[in-house]
Amino acid sequence: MIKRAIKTSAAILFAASMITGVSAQTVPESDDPIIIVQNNWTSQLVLSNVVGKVLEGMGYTVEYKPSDSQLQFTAIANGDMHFQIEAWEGSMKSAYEKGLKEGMVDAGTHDAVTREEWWVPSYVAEKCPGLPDWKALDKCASIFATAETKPKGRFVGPPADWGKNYAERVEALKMNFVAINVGQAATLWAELQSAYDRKEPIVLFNWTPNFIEAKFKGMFIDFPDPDGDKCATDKSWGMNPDMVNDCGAPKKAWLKKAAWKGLAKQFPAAWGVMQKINFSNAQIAAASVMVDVDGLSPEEAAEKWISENAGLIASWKK
Ligand code: TMO
Repeated sequence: MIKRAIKTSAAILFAASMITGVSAQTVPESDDPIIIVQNNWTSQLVLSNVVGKVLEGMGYTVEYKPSDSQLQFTAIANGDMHFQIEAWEGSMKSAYEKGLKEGMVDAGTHDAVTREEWWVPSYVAEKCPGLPDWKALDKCASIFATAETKPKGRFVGPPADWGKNYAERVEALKMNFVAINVGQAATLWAELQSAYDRKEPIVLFNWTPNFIEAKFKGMFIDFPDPDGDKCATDKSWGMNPDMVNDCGAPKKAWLKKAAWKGLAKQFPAAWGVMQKINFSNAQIAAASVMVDVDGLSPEEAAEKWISENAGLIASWKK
């Protein structure tokens, strides 16, 4: 009944547009699913659900597909997936740019300024003078040693699909560390919590915006600036003349959206919303706090986030 009523009003709208000459397409323009990419960190899971729920509220059919954060851009270029809400410069720049060459569309840059980097809790600075400079960290490497890495220090690295091979950086900068990757983000936070409780030295991969700043005091390690693409592509650049990756990630990095090029034609109103979505650091951090501090599921957090940001969401639809 409701479907029929909607169809009828669509017919009236269509007739009206014929008379006025204004073309008014009804939303949804297609019942095919819009496929939203999901990755394996919290803010992305919450905010991809926010986008999906908003589009469902407009009448669209939404599906979610998990994807590797490096391979996703080729899948979006091919139309196997349609929209990614959080593409991070620090870990995904080259994969993102490859996707653009393959036909993926840049759906805009968020206001949020991001950073993905090695990070230590504040109490580590007392045991290791000169932080956050990376050379000072390297001098203290032995305090981060574990049975597995001694006499070198352990760097608790990210899941492999986040695309950064820190073993390469350690080698290029000739650091006294071994990068040990975790399998999932939850392991990073479990390692941090257990070290934090005992005030034991730890250096791990972290990023901002994230829930960490609401719960733990600490600092990112300052490595040499990557100087655009130079560090990643030019061996002769930087302090190691024989290797790329002798640098850190950018300190003020972008956060972008990515889309399948067919969205504009098949789902124009949804595409309009996707282009307008623009998150700040505070909005992204709040999304991850709801899950990692308050214990909601990503779906529950998305509902809450939507109810707390009703005005903002209305502005996306204008
Ligand atoms: C891609 N990430 C935000 C987890 O560093």
